[in-house]
Amino acid sequence: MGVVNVTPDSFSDGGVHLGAEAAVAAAVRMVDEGAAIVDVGGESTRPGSDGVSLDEELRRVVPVLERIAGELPVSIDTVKSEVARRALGLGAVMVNDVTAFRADPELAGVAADHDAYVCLMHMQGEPRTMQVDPRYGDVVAEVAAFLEERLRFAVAQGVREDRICLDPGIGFGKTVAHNVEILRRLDVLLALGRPVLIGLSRKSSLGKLAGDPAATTGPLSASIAAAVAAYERGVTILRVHDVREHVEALAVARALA
Ligand code: HH2
Repeated sequence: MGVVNVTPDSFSDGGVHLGAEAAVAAAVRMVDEGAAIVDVGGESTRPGSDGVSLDEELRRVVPVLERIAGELPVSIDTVKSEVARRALGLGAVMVNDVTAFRADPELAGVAADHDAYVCLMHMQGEPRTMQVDPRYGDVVAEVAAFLEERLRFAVAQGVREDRICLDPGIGFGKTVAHNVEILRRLDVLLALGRPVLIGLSRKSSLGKLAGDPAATTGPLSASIAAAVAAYERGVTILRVHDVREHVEALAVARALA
């Protein structure tokens, strides 16, 4: 899954694809490079961010979706049912909701009506404050219980179970140690019986693990190492900014598996 952030403030690529032209070109390039899905988002969820209005989010993503949603396999990264409705109406095939249908429960029905694929992600707290002091008893058990509950909710709202993938939400209300624990015990999440999607690309935990305690992003080298480890542990979908490099690395990992 290639990331196309149509935002001025995303943590690693804010402003890069803010114009519709640049975002469209990035999406086309990512699919050429081997992405199976492009995830288009108009609202940053980086730690500390406040969210954007419906009008502003639509203003950012609709011109991009009008150009690519019927042509490329597009996921819409949103927590708002109205944005999802517009995106799916324009031909998007997937909804990626970092609140797992908690911010706007109507989103589940919109996804169901369009028979869309859905990603349900775990987050502790909200983006503005989630990295202040995240705490868990057993992070893996708590994330798994949450995802199982949200899976049941989505199915109860009419989303077909075979349309749903689950995401532990790396960096969303989690310390480096929490993120590492999740990756070490991915089998617990896989046992929920749905494909697991994971976003490790450029995340600050990887920069910290690679040796910079003050890192706010992670380098490509660390992103690829983490992606390969996650793939080998059973992750199905990797959400990444650098598609070509990940496709190459994963092709080699697969050949050696
Ligand atoms: N991470 C980000 C955004 N959306 N969605 C899923 N399912 N999983 C993730 O790990 C995930 C996500 C954050 O990365 P990015 O889109 O690059 O930044 P921002 O939220 O600042 O736009």
